[in-house]
Amino acid sequence: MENFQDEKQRDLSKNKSDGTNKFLTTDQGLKINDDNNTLKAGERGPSLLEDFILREKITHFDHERIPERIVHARGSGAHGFFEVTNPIPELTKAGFLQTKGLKTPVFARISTVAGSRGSTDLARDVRGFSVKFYTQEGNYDLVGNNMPVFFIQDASKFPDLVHAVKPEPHNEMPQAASAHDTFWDFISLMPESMHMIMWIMSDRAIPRSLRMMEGFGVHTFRLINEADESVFVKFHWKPKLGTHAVAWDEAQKISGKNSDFHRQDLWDAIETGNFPEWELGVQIIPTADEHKYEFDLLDPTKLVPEELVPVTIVGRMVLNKNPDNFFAETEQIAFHPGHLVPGIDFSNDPLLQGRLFSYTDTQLSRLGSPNFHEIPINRSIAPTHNNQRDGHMRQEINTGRVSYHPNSLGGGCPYQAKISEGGFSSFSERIDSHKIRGRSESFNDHFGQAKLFFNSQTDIEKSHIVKALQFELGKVETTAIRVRMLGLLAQVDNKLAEKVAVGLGSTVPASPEKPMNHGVSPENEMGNQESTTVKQSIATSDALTMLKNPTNSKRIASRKVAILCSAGVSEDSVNSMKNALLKEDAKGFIIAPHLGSLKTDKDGAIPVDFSLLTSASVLFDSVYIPHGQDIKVLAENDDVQEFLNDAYKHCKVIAADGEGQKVIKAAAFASKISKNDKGIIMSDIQSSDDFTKEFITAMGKHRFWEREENLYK
Ligand code: HDE
Repeated sequence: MENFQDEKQRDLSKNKSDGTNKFLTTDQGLKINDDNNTLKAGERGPSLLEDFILREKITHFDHERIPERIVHARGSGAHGFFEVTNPIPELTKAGFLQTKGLKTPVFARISTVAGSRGSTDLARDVRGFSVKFYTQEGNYDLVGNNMPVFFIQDASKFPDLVHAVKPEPHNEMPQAASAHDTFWDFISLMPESMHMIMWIMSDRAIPRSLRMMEGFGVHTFRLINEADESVFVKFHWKPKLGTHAVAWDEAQKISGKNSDFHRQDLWDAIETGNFPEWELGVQIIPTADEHKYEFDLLDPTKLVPEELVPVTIVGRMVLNKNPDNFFAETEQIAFHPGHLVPGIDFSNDPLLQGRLFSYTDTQLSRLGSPNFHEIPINRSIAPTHNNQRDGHMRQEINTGRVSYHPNSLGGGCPYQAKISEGGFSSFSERIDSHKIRGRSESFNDHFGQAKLFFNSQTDIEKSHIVKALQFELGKVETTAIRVRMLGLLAQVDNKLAEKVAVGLGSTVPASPEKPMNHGVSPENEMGNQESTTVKQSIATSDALTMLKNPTNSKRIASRKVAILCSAGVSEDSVNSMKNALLKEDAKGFIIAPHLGSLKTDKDGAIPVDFSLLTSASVLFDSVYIPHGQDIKVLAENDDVQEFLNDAYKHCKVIAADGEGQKVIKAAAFASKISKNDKGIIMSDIQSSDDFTKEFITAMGKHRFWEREENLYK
């Protein structure tokens, strides 16, 4: 079968440049003899304006920065491929979904939303999940998020939402955080955001890894087949490693210890051959079922529960190559939900419709020219010919006299493609209606799915939502905003609101202030509709919880274990753990009071990966303390104690064998360890298979959240 997997790499290679064994030159190709000194009038004299080499170097440097994305400024990207595993030609004529085994090159960019380019990876935030498919029919962009719904229903509110969540305009604080007055002021006046608020206050907003997140197309789209028949579709990405999160306290500490934590994790995973992988799934809704559900398919604050419409897997995406140059690839890539291929089309979702304008527009200010499609990472591998011409930084040299259509001088070329020749045609949906600036009443249910989401969570997850809300609203200074939020939360779940209120030292208002639906002022009759709560046809959905999600993986591939060691450490213990981990594609790292190497019990030496100073428990998935002769050094070390306390607090697996157990026993939490806590593993027998097996099984559970205090009851 023809395979296009490497076609984008071949295309990119035309622009790659490597200076190895080459002369240093100016941009004009002139060899440079001295790159260390400016041209001066005498050794101690002033520099000369004629120094064109200096001028070129400094001028280029002065202009190196481009505006960062207004949202999703911080992101990490990688190359890979999409492979069809279950073709769906009966539903879509999209070429890249037709043939089993067909591989299409992709570039994926995963981002936070609110923070600027240099902000921390671990902000409580939505993650963008954008994939550019370089198909034979042109670029197809699936520009989604790691949550299946959005804050608002109409594009006109997007600038308001973003202004509210970004650092406040008077003092540019706080960075990459929603925990401040303007965000919650806006939200407290926008009941339609309540479903998304449940998601963003859940642990989905603090993923363990970008490789352990689901992705969603969010909006309803259309698929169209050869016979011009259409179905509605929702897109899903399901991660092979399952969906996992860190603890909120941990997230904040990671932000200090390594604010590139997610970026590094993605990079390292690809460098070490642990290629991130997701399955692409579709939920198909026949056109006849458009009005079958209690929610409107066009409303982006609603999801289609998997229990009502199951997800069918159609393919898989593997990310297997890091970019060569961050700016050229991850930064200059330009996504657009309007980059379509035949066989896929939009729905009338009013948020999606607004996005279709925004993405080209924003590239014009960010990348500076309508020719951004010529930038190598954006270039289609399908040939492009049209009558667009000129503009800043045009690369293509269009030959001939003709730049218009129709023409006779150019023989009518480039000519239009018939639909049978792959020409794109929009789905011919019949529209017959009045022009209205307003919203459909079917968009008025703002609490039904917020309740569904909350009720689907396990008690552990509910307690994390409570704590997240206590944290976020606790940072809000204006009491009226907090109280208004409690009023809204009570409409999702009374107990939830009451629990949040306890943390705020507040009470849930008896008759909550009813914000106008869509935050619209009362004089607008069209928009002045009341929020409602529609009873859902299912009470709970396991697909919505992370802890009960049926696709959650117990694999520990690429997980990191901190092995805390001191001199005299048992070689057998260390080696048996390291080898057992390697068999699972996980890795143990030696951490000791100092760098260099440690003398072992067999007079050998093991190299130290990190000192206690350069590492922290929050950067690892679990901790192991092997048997050793000089264990007192660790038991009495404050950094070790802090390491273990954090690991315990963040509900990680902690294990020790032989003398190593003494370090756990010396920890402040030792007296609190419950007999039922399967995440604390101690063994008198050193380096036994049973011990390493138990450790690996426990790690597969990811976290022992039951350890936390004040669980939701
Ligand atoms: Fe975006 N969004 N968005 N968005 N969005 C951008 O485009 C916008 C929305 C999403 O990695 C911008 O190139 C409007 C929903 C991702 O480069 C901008 C509205 C979803 C990315 C823009 C939305 C997204 C963006 C900024 C409401 C999930 C990062 C830079 C009508 C389905 C893409 C850029 C990347 C980026 C506008 C809502 C996802 C300004 C107006 C809903 C993943 O054009």
